[in-house]
Amino acid sequence: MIQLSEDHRMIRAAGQELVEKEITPRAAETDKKHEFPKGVIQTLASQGFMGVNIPPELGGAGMDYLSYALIIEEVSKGCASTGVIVSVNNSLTLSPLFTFGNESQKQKWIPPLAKGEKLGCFSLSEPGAGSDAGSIKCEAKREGDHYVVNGVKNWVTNGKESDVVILFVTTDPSKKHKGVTCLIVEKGTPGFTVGKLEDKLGITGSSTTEFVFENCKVPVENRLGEEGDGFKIAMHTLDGGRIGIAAQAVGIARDALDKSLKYALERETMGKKIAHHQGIQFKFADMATRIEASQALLYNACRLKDAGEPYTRESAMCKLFAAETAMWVATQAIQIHGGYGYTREFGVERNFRDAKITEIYEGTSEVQRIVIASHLYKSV
Ligand code: COS
Repeated sequence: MIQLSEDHRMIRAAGQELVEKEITPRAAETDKKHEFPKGVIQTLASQGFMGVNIPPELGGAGMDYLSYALIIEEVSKGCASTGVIVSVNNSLTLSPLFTFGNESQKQKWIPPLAKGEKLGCFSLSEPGAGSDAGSIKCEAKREGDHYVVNGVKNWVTNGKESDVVILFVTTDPSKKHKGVTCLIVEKGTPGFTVGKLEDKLGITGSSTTEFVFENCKVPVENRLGEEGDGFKIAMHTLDGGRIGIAAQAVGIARDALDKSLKYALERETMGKKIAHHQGIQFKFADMATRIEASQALLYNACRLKDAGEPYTRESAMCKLFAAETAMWVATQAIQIHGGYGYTREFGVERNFRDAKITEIYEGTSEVQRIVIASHLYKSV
């Protein structure tokens, strides 16, 4: 087991207790019905989990990033859909508001999001710009004291239910990534509509939508940072977000391992529990080792972030390794369950479907490798 302080062990235990009582029993139904877990989000908010790193004076729980990762890990172990909903509110919405917002923006936008009265989302990707985030086309033209936004965004997690959008636009397409600007947009602003709702493989309890902007007027006072700061705001935010997704991946992998252990210690073939067949023992040893290695990378990235040290490389490493581990562990879990694993009865097929997205969103595994390699080249 990876060593944690007494405080962090208590935070994990509190998360575990809440998840076992409130989240795990509803997870299969949330997945099957593709239903946003509204009541669960309210319960998590009452524990401060919707604004984990935000100081209490702004409505948050004032905890460190390692605590945040432990909470996301536990929540995702119970329900990966709930895990990403909480993660997007914390690390992709509140974090940029807190880091880059001016005082009046912080006072206005943060408390309702941190208390779970409102939900947030992060809108960077477009039909033609996912990994190549500097090529976004959604354009904002300044007209006096507001911007006029036109364009289409997609793959927005929490898109259907969110009240506040951290939106990335270009204010000067000729400047590529240096023309990207970040705006805070409220749901209900005229000219802003939620488009197609994606029908997904996994994390089906969370919504993923398209956003359409047609002559949508956004006040200049809603700009986060200066014009052209948007790309760096997005990258900085994703460094923290990727830690959240690594934690989600670890939670999914731990759930798949626990379910498989339980099954293998009950199921018998050839006169003994399958857990005592060497082929299965080898799988369990590798599953547990890869999960602990993921946690080691994850907690190290958190500790660097909490210490104010650079952590871009470590965030990419933990996301890459934890996501690929979750996918691999979930695949082994189905194999251990045999035919039962391929049905919905034991829940490991949900782990398998949920794990896949962790290799894609907030930067694909290929993007994480680009980030890691670029840091290696800089260090020579
Ligand atoms: N923090 C702050 N600034 C950063 C940064 C980071 N982590 N990473 C890069 N930057 C800055 C660089 O310093 C550079 O600044 P200058 O223009 O002043 O030199 C600028 O951003 C451009 O950096 P770079 O040249 O590395 O950018 P690329 O266009 O090559 O993009 C990748 C690099 C592919 C890594 C980036 O576009 C990326 O992460 N894409 C994936 C986006 C993503 O995760 N999408 C999912 C959205 S959420 S579902």
